[in-house]
Amino acid sequence: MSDSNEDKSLENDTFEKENYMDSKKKEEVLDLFPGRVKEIAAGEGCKVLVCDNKVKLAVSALSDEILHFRFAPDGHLGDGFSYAAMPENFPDRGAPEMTEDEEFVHFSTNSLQVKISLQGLLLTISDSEGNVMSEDEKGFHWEGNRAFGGNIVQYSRRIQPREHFYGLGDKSCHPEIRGRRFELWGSDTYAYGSETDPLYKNIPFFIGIHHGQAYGIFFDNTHRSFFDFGKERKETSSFWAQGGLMDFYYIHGPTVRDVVRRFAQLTGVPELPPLWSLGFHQCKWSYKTEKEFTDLAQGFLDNRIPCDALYVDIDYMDGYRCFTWNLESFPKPGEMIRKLEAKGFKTVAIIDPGIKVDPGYFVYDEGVAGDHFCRQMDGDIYTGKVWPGDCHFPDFTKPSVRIWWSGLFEGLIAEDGIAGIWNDMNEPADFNEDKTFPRHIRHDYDGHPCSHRRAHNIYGTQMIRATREGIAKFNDGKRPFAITRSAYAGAWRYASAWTGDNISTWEHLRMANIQCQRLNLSGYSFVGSDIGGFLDKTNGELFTRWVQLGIFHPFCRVHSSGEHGSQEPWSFGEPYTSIMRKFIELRYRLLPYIYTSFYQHIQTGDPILRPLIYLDHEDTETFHRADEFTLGDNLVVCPITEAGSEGRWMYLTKGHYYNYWNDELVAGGEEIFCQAKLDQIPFFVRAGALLPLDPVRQYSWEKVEGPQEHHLYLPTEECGAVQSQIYADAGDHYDYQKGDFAQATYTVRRTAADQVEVQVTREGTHPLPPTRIHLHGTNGKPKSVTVDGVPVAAEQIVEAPADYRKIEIAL
Ligand code: MIG
Repeated sequence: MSDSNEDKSLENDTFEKENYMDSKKKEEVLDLFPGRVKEIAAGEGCKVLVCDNKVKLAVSALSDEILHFRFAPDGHLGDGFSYAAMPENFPDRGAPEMTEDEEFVHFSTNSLQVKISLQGLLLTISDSEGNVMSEDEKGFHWEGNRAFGGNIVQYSRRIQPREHFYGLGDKSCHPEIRGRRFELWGSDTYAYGSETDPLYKNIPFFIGIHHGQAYGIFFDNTHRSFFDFGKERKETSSFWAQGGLMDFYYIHGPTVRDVVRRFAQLTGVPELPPLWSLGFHQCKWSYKTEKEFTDLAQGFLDNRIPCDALYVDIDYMDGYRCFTWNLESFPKPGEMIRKLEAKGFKTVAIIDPGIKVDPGYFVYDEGVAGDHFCRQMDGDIYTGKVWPGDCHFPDFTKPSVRIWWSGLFEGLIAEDGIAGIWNDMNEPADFNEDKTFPRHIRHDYDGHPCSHRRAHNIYGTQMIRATREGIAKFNDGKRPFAITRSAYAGAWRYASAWTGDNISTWEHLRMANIQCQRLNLSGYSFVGSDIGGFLDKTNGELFTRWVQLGIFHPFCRVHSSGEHGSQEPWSFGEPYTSIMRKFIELRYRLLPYIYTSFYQHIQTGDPILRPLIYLDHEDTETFHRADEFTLGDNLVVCPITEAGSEGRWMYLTKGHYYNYWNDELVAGGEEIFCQAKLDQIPFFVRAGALLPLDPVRQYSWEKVEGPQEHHLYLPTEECGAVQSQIYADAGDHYDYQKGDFAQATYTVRRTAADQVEVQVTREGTHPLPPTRIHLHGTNGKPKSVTVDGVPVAAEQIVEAPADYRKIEIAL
């Protein structure tokens, strides 16, 4: 692990348990434990176990599978406020009925049985058949620490036999995390590596799998926190935080999918984004002038490479003052942006939290007048240093500040026509030794005044939340698009995210794949990396391989630090330009599928990217696989992650798949070698799937003639009934909420050895494009094909009406 965030200054009092344990005498480290339960009281929607040494435990059941435990060392349970958890999504939540014997309190739901020891409040959580899922070791305990001046709340559980761990949001190491320790303390980790920890995001959610069953823990505490999966003690898994309550949710499976879906129910999902935000995006730090920026757009048109969005980085501002333009470099921003939009390019602008100390600058003046900036302990406004020099920072944890902030977007959004906002530096980053605010900085925390200790990990999320509200206010009823670097659990409700300042190396391409999968498993689907790498110079091959992966990531943006020349898809000449064009075009061909996968994520909580462990955790082969994943229900991808490689070994989970490039049918459940010269990536379609492909467009909302292709990959007999969905709507605005959408479910099955049938159910009123059905896997011409009972010419490609209901194919 990196030591970049170790305690350096006593003033900041950055206490890290590990260092403390090493440096202090043992007797000063006090492990304090709950005493004996003396009373079970009724709380609001919960039962409260009260111990003879003041410790309280509040227990509620949100559903049969989600249990909420809140331990208060000093008996103060607080009002239960959380920025992340959405108990309102569980109308049947409530206090469990409890019984008591001499040693334990017992309660159960339809899925779980829980035992709590009267002495020490140790929990054992089992499924309804009595299989132990989670078993406390020390359970809840805490340190009333003098040097730290507060409670460090801790929790230790036994690692179960052959238990594996996953999750924790944005970590760059291998996906399976047993034997490791992590920290959550949002950090500006420029040029991070595979062992750097913490990174920018703080997602205190992990998954354990043992005995073929999965469960999750969401530790809803925004203080600096730590997670140990058997690093300190081999058979013990612990998590702790430097303050607050021991407040966690146990989320039952039994499958990984169940756990992830339930976590989404608990912490929310995004709204449908505008379709253009799922297109290809191009960014650099920075395209510095109007000329450079409009030349960039022309580059996409000249090279016929589709693109939806171009980004302006901090240099568009006047001296890094947020909400201003450098009018020398961009003399008429509104005009420029509207002209670009007429050609299909949306413009996204960066906004940082640091507001330059500069009397006369309207944001500074308003911020001071409105008391919007974070203050120090004794009341002075805090001044930190970032790009503009001395800065004040809005307290985004204060509702009135969020309202003020959202109003600031009128100029950029309503007047200039900026289409989306990118929030950077919101960990928050500060150019001091400790890289962030001092711990004593005050925050409102939505009416729960506290210091930066508690607000740090949520700061970025509240900033992007306010930013999103600002875009929405001035966006003419269009869907807002925002992107954030820092995040706590629940940030996905407001914005997409990227993985920060990576490096142009093959290792970072591998890490980008792992990070995006892990984020998806941890609740954050709409994510991507800086394609091609942010730092250092990329090369044609690496960039091409990264684009090939990046087009399958929900957020698809090329970004680079700009120090090493240009990193546009045509910057490396042939053969790279043509190959990158082919893959960016494939992204646009796949948009109806990607958009549908996003819709499904919102409907079900299923992530858009799914690691193998998610697909089949009963197959032990999936436990240590890092590279292969599915996008949505039916596409399997495995990136090429080495220079000079023309293929790779990879694993497909059980089932049957078609190689997208040559229609070869392969069986899963074993390793295969997949060829992939520079112009291919290992890419498979599930047998039985119906894959919609749009005509190539220059940008997502370009009107083009031509049918939507429905590629039907015939199932084998073992496949059973395979379902595919297509969701479509206008791609922006909210008319879909009033019925202006189209949703179709295609059920494909082999009804006999030589007979395949597709049945379609449809909903919604949105007009559909004409369709053309492409058959894959017929082994020559089919004998006959009927569409809605009408025979059509038996070919590989057949015409069908937009709203067809049934296809029958005789082979
Ligand atoms: O300290 O705005 O991660 O994407 O280009 C560097 C300049 C500040 C860091 C972001 C990066 C962005 C850069 N920013």
